[in-house]
Amino acid sequence: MTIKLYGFPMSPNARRALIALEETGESYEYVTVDLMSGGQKAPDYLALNPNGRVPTLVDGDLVLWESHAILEYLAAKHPEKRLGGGSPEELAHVSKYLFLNAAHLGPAMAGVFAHTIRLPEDKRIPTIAENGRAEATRILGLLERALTDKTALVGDRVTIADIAVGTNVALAPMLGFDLAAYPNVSRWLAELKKRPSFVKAFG
Ligand SMILES: N[C@@H](CCC(=O)N[C@@H](CS)C(=O)NCC(=O)O)C(=O)O
Repeated sequence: MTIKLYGFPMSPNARRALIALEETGESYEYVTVDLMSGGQKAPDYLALNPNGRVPTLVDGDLVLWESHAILEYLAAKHPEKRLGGGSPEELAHVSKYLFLNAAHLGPAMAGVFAHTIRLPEDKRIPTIAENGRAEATRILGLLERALTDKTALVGDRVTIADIAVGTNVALAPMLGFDLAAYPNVSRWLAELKKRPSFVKAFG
């Protein structure tokens, strides 16, 4: 049975699942959940994902939501692609970046996006945007240092850590961050964006 990925083209969370699928070479069907018209809260979709968000992956009997869990599943399903860590230490470092992204960078950038672009002006709370910007700036700084003399966040090849963090960092310029201030991050992101999987997700 063909894998189904439920997502929305502009969603960084759905994009990272799509990129991981592309990297595995799996064939899959992309099902658009229209976030603009509330498709994520439709009963059929909530039956798959009670959290009412994208993405959701359906692979046979497995129904999986939370983008970072989807990344870990796809990496584990395709060990030959070496998208996860190659040793217990690498696995732990990959996991560290997934948590950093899910708990800190993602919510910070989502706060900036919601309170400068997405919400109607009368619903925007400037403090949320400011706090998100400060948090994302701090994390960009730590990524800059982590990527000194390195081509990937963990080891020397692209893993789901780069896919996870890269899909958020790619949105930074749109949110007003100047990535020129982070040359290592810029170099790393430029290489990621050349990969066919990223071209497909952002194209
Ligand atoms: N932690 C979740 C976040 C998912 C998420 O927030 N997705 C957004 C799109 S980027 C969404 O579906 N928003 C719709 C809503 O909040 O109603 C993940 O990584 O999958």
